[in-house]
Amino acid sequence: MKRKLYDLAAADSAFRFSPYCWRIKLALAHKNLSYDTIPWRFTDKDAIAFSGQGTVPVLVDGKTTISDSQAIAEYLEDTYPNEASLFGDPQARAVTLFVKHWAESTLHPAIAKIVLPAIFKRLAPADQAYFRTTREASHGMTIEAIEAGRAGYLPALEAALEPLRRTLRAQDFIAGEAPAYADHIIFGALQWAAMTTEEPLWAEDDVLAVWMRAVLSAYDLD
Ligand SMILES: N[C@@H](CCC(=O)N[C@@H](CS)C(=O)NCC(=O)O)C(=O)O
Repeated sequence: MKRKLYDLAAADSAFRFSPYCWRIKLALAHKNLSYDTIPWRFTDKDAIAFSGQGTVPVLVDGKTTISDSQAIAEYLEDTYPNEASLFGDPQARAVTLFVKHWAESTLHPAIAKIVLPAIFKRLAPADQAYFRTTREASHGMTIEAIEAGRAGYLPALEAALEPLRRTLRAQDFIAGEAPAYADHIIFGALQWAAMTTEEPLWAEDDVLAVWMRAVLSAYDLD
């Protein structure tokens, strides 16, 4: 039975923009594992109820169901030890945990305010209502108010990206000479931003864009 990955989709079911799902698509490519994606929308909670929670990614691998991107990455590492390691040695694995938490606590919030209004416009109607309610509650303002403040959020994103740019000026990948799960985590965040923003957030020759193309190319995804 082919592996199945439930992957967040917009109204256009081919538009897949979730940062957490991108992590896992790259991790599966890194482990050389084939899979089919199942487009999933925010309000399709019933479709993933079997996983015991309500977010994607959800991976179904034979009889095993795993949710949460970190748990999926660890499952893939433990279940497929003969394929290339996602984390490297124990020290690298520990440092990758810092990358995850930096991405989720600093990078994702800096991106979210900038792209949230554009994401809203791309969602299926039922998802738009859900997204408005949940995101307006978490940000404490309307989507329109978030959109009106866009220019004011750009300096915080630039500041958040600075350690990443410095790293990628010194080495090809976050994990060193080749991409690994630390790269997958940050790629997911930047792919989410690049796919959904209405105005480019960096130039084609920016070190970030060069690195993103190199990550895709490493897995023949370009
Ligand atoms: N901690 C989870 C977070 C996953 C997550 O938040 N996924 C979003 C899509 S990017 C989601 O499914 N949200 C559902 C919702 O907001 O109801 C992970 O790392 O997998």
